[in-house]
Amino acid sequence: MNVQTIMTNLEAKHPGEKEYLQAVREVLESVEEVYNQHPEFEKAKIVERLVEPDRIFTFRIVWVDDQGQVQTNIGYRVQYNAALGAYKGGLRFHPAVNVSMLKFLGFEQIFKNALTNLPLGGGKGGADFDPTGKSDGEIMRFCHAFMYELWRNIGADLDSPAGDVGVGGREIGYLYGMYKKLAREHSTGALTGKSYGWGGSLIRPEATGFGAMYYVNRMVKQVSDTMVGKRIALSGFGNVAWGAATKATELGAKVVAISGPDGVCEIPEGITPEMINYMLEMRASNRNRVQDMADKFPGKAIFTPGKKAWSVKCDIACPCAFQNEMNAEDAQELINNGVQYVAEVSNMGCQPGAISTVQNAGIPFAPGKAVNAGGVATSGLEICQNAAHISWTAEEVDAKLQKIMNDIYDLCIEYGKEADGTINYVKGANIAGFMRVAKAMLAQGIV
Ligand code: 2IT
Repeated sequence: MNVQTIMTNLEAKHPGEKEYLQAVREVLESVEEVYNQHPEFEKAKIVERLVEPDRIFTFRIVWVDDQGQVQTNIGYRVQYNAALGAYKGGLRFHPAVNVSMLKFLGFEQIFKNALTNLPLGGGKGGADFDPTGKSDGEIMRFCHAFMYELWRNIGADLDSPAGDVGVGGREIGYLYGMYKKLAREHSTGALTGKSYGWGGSLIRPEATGFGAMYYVNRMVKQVSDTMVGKRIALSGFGNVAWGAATKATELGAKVVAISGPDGVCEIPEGITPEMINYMLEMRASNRNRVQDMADKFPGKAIFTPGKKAWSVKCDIACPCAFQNEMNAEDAQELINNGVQYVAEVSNMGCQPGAISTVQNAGIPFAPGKAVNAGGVATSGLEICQNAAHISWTAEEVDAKLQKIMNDIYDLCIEYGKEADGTINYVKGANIAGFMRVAKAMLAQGIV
C-alpha cells in the first residue's frame, strides 16, 4: 500500500468529504508499515475494500412542528463494515450532519468496535435535525418519523444503532417505540442505550465517560503518576462529559472546566456532585447553553463567553463534545499552561495539527477510538443481556467495562510502543483495531 496513491484516488472519488478523508488518512498512515509486511493483505485489497462503506441509506424525513408547520430533514445510515459482527454505531442528530461526517464516524467505529474484542461491525447514522430549542413533542414526532424510514434496515443481528450527539435515552425510547410497532416484535437488541427496565443496561449512560477515565487512569499510571488532585478540563456538558466528570471526581481528580457552544465555565474548586447532576438537566432542556451552570451556581462556576475549555489551566485535557474541537493553537495554549496528558474522548475531537503539537511536545496523547470505546463496548454488553433475556447488576457491567478498557489500553501499548520506549497511542489503537478487522476480512474471502 502507498498511502498517498490511495488518498489521491479517494480525494478524486469523494471530493469535499474532508472529515472522511482525514479519518482514513490517519488510519492508513498508522498501519502502512505493518500492512506492507503482509502481502496477503495487499493481494486481497483489504484497504481498498475497507475504505468504502458496504452501503449507505439516505432518506427524507417529514414531521410537523408545534406551530403546525411541515418540516423536512435528511436521514442517513452508513453500514460500513460487518467483518466482526452486525453493524453497530450511534445516531447523531445535529444540523451539520452530512454523508462525509457519518462516513468518518462510521470508519472510526469499525476500529473502535474491533478494539473492544466484542463481535461488533461498524456503522453510523443520523439526521440534519437540530434538537436545540425543540419541545419534547417535536423530538418524539421527529424520532418516530426517522424510524418510519429506518426500521427495515436495522435489527439485532443486522444493524443496531445507539445514541450519539443529540440522541440520548429519551430519543432512543421514542425510536424504539416506533421500531417495535413497525417490526411487530419486541427485539430489544435492535437499538442500544435503552432505559433500564425494558432492555437497557445499567451503566450504559455512564459508560463512555467512565471508560474514558479508566483509560486516562492507566495513562497516568504508565508514568507512575496519580489522578488524585489532577485538574481536568472537559469540553461539552452532555452525556459523555457527565460520565467523565462523575468518574474523574470519584478518582480524586478535579474537573475545573466544562464548555458549550456559548463559551466556557471555569470551576476553580472542582465540579461538585450537585453540579454534575445539573449537567443532566442542562442537556435535557435542549437549550445548549453552558452559561446555565454559572447562573445556577454563582461564584462556583465562572462563565466566559466565546472561550473554549482549552483556555483554562489544567493537567489533563479531554475533548468530550464534537469533532475537530481542538486545533493546533488550542493545543499550544494547553502546553503553555502546563498540560500533562491529552485524551480525546469525542470522536476525532482533535485536529491533526493539535495531535502533532501535543505529540511533538512529548506529551501523551490518546485517540478517541480507544478512549471512548467504553460506550459502544457497553452497548455490546447490552446486546448480550438482551439476547439472554437477563439483566446484570451495575457492579457486573462496570467490572466488564473496566476489563475491556484495560484490555484496550494493553493493546495500545503492545502495538504502539516505539523503539525508543515512548508510546504512540494513535498508532497502537489504529494497528490493533485494523489487524482484527483485516484478519476477519481475509478469513471470510472476497465479499
Ligand atoms: O461513538 C460511539 O461509539 C457511539 N456513539 C456509541 C455507539 C454505540 O453503538 O453504542
